[in-house]
Amino acid sequence: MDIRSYIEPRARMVDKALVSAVKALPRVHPPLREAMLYSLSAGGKRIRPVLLGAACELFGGRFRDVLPAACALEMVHTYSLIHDDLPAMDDDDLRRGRPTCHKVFGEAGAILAGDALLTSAFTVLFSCESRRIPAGRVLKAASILAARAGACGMVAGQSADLEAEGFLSKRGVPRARASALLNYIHLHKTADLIAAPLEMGAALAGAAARESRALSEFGLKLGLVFQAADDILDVVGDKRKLGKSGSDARNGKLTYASLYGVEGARRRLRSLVGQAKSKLRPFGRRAAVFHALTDFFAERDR
Ligand code: GRG
Repeated sequence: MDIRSYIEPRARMVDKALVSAVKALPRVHPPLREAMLYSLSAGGKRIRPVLLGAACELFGGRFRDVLPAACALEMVHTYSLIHDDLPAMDDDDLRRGRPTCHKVFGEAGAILAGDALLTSAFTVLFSCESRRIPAGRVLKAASILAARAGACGMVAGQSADLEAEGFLSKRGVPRARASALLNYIHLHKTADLIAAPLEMGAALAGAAARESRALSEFGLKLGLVFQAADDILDVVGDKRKLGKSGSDARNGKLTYASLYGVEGARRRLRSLVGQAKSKLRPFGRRAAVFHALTDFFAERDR
């Protein structure tokens, strides 16, 4: 399966829908709208919206009908990147190949752009209901997004990630403790927002609970695959292709690469790919696209 030709048209649909969704929000203060659109339009890979669409299609739904939910998810993801780049967090100058939001709009402008994207994401998500998706399913998707992005999800992971800075340079840190902490960080900071689109797509298509659970387990493993690849790219990737500067080492981050070395991280990545694919067994051949996406995540160069 040529996974790029699967991803590309869907990613371009998301690009357009995101701009329309933000332009359609009424009475937004113009400089705020400009900062929101600046970061949203900077050309992310759109893998989370694509995953949401793929999950919805797996259970008989149509990507077109859940585009607002896909946009909502990308808005939450973009807010997290804007805030992560702030001087108080990772202090990065480059994101998606452009100066970071705070470099262009100032720190207050970037904080507000992130706040607005996070909150307005739910306005956009709720517009799904007008596309013949039953209200109960939309509510369920909103509750998944809030839980996976919030205080027991992505924000918890970010909090642990900041606390763990410099952890490995402390003397006598037991390896098992570092490994457990790394797993917690990656599961929440990254995998929660990779499992969320799969769970949301399943909820919006009305999937049965058992199938939705199986896809969610796959999503968490896929998130670890994605993050392991990211940790390796941060060390050996081409910074121009990545569109970011690679700040893990500078910030003393706890990553697969800093804990196990690049070769060790590659071994972990291969093992995680196997674990993720094993979670797809209940879906048989219906899951071909998810097998291809797993390989794409593991082998990506940006
Ligand atoms: C500030 C609450 C808060 C959370 C920040 C997203 C994040 C959490 C931190 C960014 C740093 C990082 C390594 C996060 C792990 C997830 C990840 C690899 C994000 C980048 O996602 P991509 O590669 O980015 O999909 P694009 O730009 O393609 O959308």
